[in-house]
Amino acid sequence: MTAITDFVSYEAHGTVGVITVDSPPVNALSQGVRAGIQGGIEAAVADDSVTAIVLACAGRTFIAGADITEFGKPPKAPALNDVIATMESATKPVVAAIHGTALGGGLETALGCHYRVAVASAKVGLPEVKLGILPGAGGTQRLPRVVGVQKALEFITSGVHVPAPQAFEAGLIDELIEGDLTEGAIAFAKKVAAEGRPLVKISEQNDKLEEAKKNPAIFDEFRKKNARKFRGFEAPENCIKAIEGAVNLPFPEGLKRERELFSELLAGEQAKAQQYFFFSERLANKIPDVPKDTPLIDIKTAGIVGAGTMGGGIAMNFLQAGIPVTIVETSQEALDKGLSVIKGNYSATVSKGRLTQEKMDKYMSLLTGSTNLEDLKDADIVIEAIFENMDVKKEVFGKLDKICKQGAILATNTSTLDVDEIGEATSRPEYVIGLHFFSPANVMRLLEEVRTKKTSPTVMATCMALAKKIGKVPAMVGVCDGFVGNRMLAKRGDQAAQLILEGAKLEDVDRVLYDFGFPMGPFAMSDLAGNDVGWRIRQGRGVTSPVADAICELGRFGQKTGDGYYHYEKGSRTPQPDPIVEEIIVKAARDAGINRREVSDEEILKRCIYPMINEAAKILEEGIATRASDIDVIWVYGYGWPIYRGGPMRYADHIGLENIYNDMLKFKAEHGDEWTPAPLLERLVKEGKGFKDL
Ligand code: TC6
Repeated sequence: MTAITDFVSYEAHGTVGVITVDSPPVNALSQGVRAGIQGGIEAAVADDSVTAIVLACAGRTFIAGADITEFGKPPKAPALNDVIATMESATKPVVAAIHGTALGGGLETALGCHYRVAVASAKVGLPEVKLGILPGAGGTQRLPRVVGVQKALEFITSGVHVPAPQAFEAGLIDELIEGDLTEGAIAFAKKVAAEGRPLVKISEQNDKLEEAKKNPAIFDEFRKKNARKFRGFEAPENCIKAIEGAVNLPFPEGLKRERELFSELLAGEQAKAQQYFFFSERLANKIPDVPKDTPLIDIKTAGIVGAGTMGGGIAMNFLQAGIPVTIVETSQEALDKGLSVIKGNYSATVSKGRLTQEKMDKYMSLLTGSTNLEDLKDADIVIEAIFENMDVKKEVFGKLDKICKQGAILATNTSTLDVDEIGEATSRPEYVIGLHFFSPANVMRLLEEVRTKKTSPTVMATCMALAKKIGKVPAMVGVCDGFVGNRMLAKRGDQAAQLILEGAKLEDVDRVLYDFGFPMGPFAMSDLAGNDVGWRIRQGRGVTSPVADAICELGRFGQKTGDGYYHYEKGSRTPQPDPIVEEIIVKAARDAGINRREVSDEEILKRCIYPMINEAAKILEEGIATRASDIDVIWVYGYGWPIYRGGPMRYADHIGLENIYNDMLKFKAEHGDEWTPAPLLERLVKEGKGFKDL
């Protein structure tokens, strides 16, 4: 075996030269990998003993893409495009052997090979769009030449990871290999050489472009169909333009067009924010005081207390991960209702064609209903998902403590209550943790994990790993009212309520936040979630909110009652401004002695966003969140903060903490002490730093 670089080696296996990339963790295309592949191809072409070449990877995956940590740094030769050109023009057949994931630059490398083989468990894709960029090493030019323009548009603008069997169907993979991949790839390469099959250069294949050449409207139709999905994002449009280039320009010109569009994106703020977010999401997994090698509890079975909307949604995550669930309710009637909702949700997904009946049956076979808490005695984790009442929760945890086996984790899904206090209701507070799922719990990706003063490292590490297993993105936070997400949300809600009293139209407040990139504004969101939820919480806390209370007193609970802040026609989810609500607002303002005025969009945005950032600064200072980037993960995955703005902390750094600070002081002079900048914000401004420097 010859080492070409530190990360790539070359070895002849009989008549086949095998180039192996070995650069953990994911064989990303760093300079050493690129140079190694280039050198490996040159060595194999020069090696007279071989007639074909295999490009394979060691470790858990084929090349997972460009090395994202190199973005923004001065480029180092060889460029990936040049490496791919060397491969494509090699005089011996080059076969990519794919396992794990061939993503981004990894798939582009494979597309530069003459053939591709893969194991069935492999996945391929061009997910650059998720990093705010586009496939910049020929992916937008070669993929449509293999799978056709329509499919290429879908793959590239969604960044989907396509399972190998599906990629095989689409012509992207030439053969699926059973058994050992390298051996299979070597056998395939020998066959190609022996049969004298052509050296397929995808860059020269133009047949699949014909359909789009005849029907150029395909691009605008695609834009129109996906307008909602692409709203606010810059990368999808450039992806589409690059694919248009593949159709309309000769290959070398198309490559140039791709490069221009790539560079434009790479220099932009969205790409920087999305790449920052990629690493933030992975960083959130790491808890500084929990060592990497902390032993984990093996979670083989789960128990859930409460079969309401949250309990049922939480259960679905476990079922889909193959973990059996016992769900407990207080009455048979409530249990039956809860079970039928879960079944109904799956049935609806089956009828939409997004789930097979077979899978649904498998999930349902893992679900057991019970009205007896004793049935949770063997569960490895129990998640309580009953209504928000401390006394009742403490009673349940006291019982669970007696029933559940030693070593079982006892979790609460509370979104407001003190998890330390809940833990103290048991004899094992170190096994108690908050697992705050977001509604709908089977859909929303965020899992806010709440550590108490006593939660053990094993329990924390287990719950972080468990989150990944059940498809969630976790962030560990400490105990405080509302934890991180809802505590910040409350500040936005206060300002939204105040702004409409001062004269802003509620549809304007919603529009400004929608245009900022949120899926909906605060009033439309409240109508969707149910206005009665907040009303009950306010009543429990003895606080009032004049407009929100008046709306609830009229039974206007939102979409479910047909009226809320807006009016909804029967069967419609489209909010329509309602004069009755305007009257309520005007009266409430009069009662409060407020002189109403025009409020600009700029003021609406600042007054909704800045108090959240200020609250986040307090949260950081109190140590409730470990890092600023964890807060960004919470807001993107839990509240629909536009990922292309990176999250509230990243956004704050982008517009400048000093600007925020100065505006806060201005608002303080107008509206009072609630606008006092947090000490951390003030300190960072004085030191000329940002949240990124913490
Ligand atoms: C591209 O190719 C553009 C081409 C244009 C060329 C001109 N670079 O996610 P995990 C690290 S753009 C650097 O926990 P998994 C990651 O940070 C790229 N580092 O593992 C983590 O580090 P840590 C297109 C990377 O098994 C570790 O690897 N490709 C990269 O859950 C493990 O990662 C993509 O967008 C990278 N490209 O999932 C693919 N990728 O341990 C991005 C990962 O220090 N990657 N790391 O925290 C993924 O989607 C996933 O990592 C995965 C593995 C599916 C490959």
